[in-house]
Amino acid sequence: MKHFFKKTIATILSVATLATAAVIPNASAMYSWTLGDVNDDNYVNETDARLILRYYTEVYVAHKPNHISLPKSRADVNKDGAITIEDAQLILMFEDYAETHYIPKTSWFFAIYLTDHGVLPI
Ligand SMILES: [Ca+2]
Ligand SMILES: [Ca+2]
Repeated sequence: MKHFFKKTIATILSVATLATAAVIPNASAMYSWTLGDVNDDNYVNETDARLILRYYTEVYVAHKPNHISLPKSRADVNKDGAITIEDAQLILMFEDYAETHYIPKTSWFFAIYLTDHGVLPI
């Protein structure tokens, strides 16, 4: 029963979020369907944040010439031109938000989250 109630609330919140997102027409279009999904598994979560942190460490801390490569259009989530700790932090903050608000951890919802929190322009 508790699971059913939780799932029903999650569905209602998802629909409400979708309705809200419809008012922000450019959010997902501007930032693509893959923003934050660094490993291309259709979810924005701690795995993506970990890859960004690994990239940052290898490039900026260890100065490894053969560092891992990441798709910049996905990994530079705040669109400041660099892949940094802040991008990973935004992903982790979104994941926490998604879990507490029962919304899917997808790039589309991540783009909405970033615009709603003033990280990206509408
Ligand atoms: Ca991912
Ligand atoms: Ca960035």
